Amino acid sequence: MSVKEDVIGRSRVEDTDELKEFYSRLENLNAGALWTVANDIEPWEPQPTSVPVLWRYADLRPQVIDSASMVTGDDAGRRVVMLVNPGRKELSAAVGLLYTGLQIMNPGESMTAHRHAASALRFVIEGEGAWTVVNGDRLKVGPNDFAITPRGAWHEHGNDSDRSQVIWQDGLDIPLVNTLDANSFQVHPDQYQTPGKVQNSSLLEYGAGILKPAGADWNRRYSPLLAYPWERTYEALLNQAKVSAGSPYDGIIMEYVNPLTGGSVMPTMGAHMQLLRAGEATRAHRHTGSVVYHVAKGHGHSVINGQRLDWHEHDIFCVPSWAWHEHANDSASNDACLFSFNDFPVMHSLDLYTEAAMEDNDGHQLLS
Ligand code: GTQ
Repeated sequence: MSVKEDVIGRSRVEDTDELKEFYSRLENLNAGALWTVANDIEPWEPQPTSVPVLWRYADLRPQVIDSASMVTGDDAGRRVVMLVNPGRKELSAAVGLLYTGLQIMNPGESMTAHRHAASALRFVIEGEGAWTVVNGDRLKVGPNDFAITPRGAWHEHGNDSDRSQVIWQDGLDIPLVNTLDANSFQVHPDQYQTPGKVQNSSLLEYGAGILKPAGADWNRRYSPLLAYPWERTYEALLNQAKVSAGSPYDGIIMEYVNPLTGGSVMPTMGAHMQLLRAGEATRAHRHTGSVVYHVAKGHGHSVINGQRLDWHEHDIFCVPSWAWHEHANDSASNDACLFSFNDFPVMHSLDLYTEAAMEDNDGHQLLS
């Protein structure tokens, strides 16, 4: 039952015995009275059930390592410890309609190929042997590299190191696609793909940055570039810092893009890397759209709806839609980098993206 608000135009109907009897008559007819829920389903402002969460890598890594000896990759399908927002358990979401998890692969291990309507992305945390075959392109990825697995793409993962385990972060739009009743899953008929001879071919073809193949013919809604190396990403941020003051809310921030269009890497999820200069503290803002952050480098803190979260390398945290947030690099001498992925492309394509800056208190939140 809705919270009653004494405002004309909002629901303020009190229950009576007569109305209660009416409501149960409607319920028996699979119907209901709008005014019993109106204030809930038409809130003044977005009311996410997601809460800000910090997942410490120091807490999670031992669990992920344990999982590697407790279940086989073949039995699990993918061996992943997923990060679950207390307000989104029923959707297995980390925040809003975004899923994230930590996947581990033992030395020499490979997973079988599958595909799904949900889109996926990877951010590599540790290990030297990580690879993934996406639509026949074998991608070799290392720490802090970013890779995408667009909707419908066959993919299989593995670790060709003979000694180190691989741990990477998966990000998927599973909760979104399930909410839209649009998910589906297939296992590969041959269990494994036959990759092309040239490794990281999408990077060779589309990764030049200042040039694109003349006449490139690409009509998909996702990027033809599948892997985005860390060295070039970090260099781009350092170069950007030489010529730009950056964003008051995010410091030096750049988006991973489809190099042919400049648009987001996939139609449902976008991704950024941002650099907070030594000692930098940003101002607070909020926007529609949910974000999952991964601390790629350094240490600092973020304040999210008045709650301070202190983060270190490889910690993961989330910012729910419409939550106030600001970030700070707590080192006086080293920069900090935050990788993040989001559902902004969905918000933009549905014309639901909106943003506001905090004006009070010099643009900073008061701690709650
Ligand atoms: O590798 O495609 O963490 O399908 C969850 C679901 C990873 C994957 C996850 C998936 C995948």
